[in-house]
Amino acid sequence: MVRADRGAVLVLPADGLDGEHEPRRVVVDRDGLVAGDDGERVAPTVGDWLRLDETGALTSLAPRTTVLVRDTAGATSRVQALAANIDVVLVVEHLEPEPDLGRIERLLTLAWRSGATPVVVLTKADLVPDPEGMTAEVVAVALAVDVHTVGVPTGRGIDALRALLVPGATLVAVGPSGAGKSTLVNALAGREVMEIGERRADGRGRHTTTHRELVPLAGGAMLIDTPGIRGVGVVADVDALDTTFADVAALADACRFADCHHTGEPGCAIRAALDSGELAERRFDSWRRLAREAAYQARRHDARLRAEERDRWKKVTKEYQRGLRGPGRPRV
Ligand SMILES: Nc1nc2c(ncn2[C@@H]2O[C@H](COP(=O)(O)OP(=O)(O)OP(=O)(O)O)[C@@H](O)[C@H]2O)c(=O)[nH]1
Ligand SMILES: [Mg+2]
Ligand SMILES: [Zn+2]
Repeated sequence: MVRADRGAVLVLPADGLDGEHEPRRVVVDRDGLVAGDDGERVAPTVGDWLRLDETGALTSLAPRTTVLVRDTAGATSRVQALAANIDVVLVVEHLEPEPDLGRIERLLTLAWRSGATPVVVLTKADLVPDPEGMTAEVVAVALAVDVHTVGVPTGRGIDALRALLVPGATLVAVGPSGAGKSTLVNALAGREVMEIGERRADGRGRHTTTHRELVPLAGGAMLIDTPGIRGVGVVADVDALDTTFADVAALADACRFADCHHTGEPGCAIRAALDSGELAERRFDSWRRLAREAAYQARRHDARLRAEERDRWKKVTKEYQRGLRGPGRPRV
């Protein structure tokens, strides 16, 4: 699936992913859902493989290998699938204005959870005097993640990124508005596929891209562009948090008490690291905020599951009672 299009989806055939074919519009059921192989109906997203019957009508959704999800704001704990079947998540952040390390950590957590490999791309290197120094700061918080520094006008770093575009690979670019995601997509595609924001005096673009879209590249790779995200909710996942914050997780493991709150308990390895400067307060706060958010999200998710289960049983019980009373029930 290439993109959503009001009650329909735009799709390309598996053998038409060369950037030469026009996507076809296929109508989706009224509820916007498609049956997966497990019988559950889900909203298709960009990167999904959809099966059509011989008339070209939508029949089902193939299982996803990876999926990038975010928590949607609001009381109901719904998650939104931003992209499916991706191999690499490009966490795109600008060097001008200064990169937001907390946002990078948040997006890395999201990326790790997806099952795809995260890669950080720092843009606008041509606009700052010391891109190397700034990159080093990001490298220090992006553990075990490749960090690329690019400047599109100068072409810096583009070839290194191009190496990720192996045939059949799907990459998704996420990051704040104005970071240069669409600019990057165009640079890698070698043509103007996506519209690019005006450059304003404050260095921020307006919200230019308004939909998610998969762009097939000539070499056989696919690149998904997404609209800039303001705040993106992380979806509860302890493993993803522990991967993004492997340094903090290792320290927490070394605390004397397993349930240490790191608020002054004796033998707290995190406190010790904060005092010695080994762990930055900023990173600790960032970790704590995401951990709290993930725990909150998990509680809301559990509450929703319980509510759904209750509803299901109510329905089953009602149907059963109706069945007992109902006329003409076949006997076996
Ligand atoms: N100097 C310089 N400008 C860049 C670079 N990358 C992007 N820009 C500029 O930054 C502005 C925003 O770029 P976009 O590609 O539209 O940003 P985006 O991330 O797609 O933004 P949204 O679609 O709103 O999410 C444009 O004016 C680009 O020309 C870069 O590497 N160097
Ligand atoms: Mg854009
Ligand atoms: Zn502790």
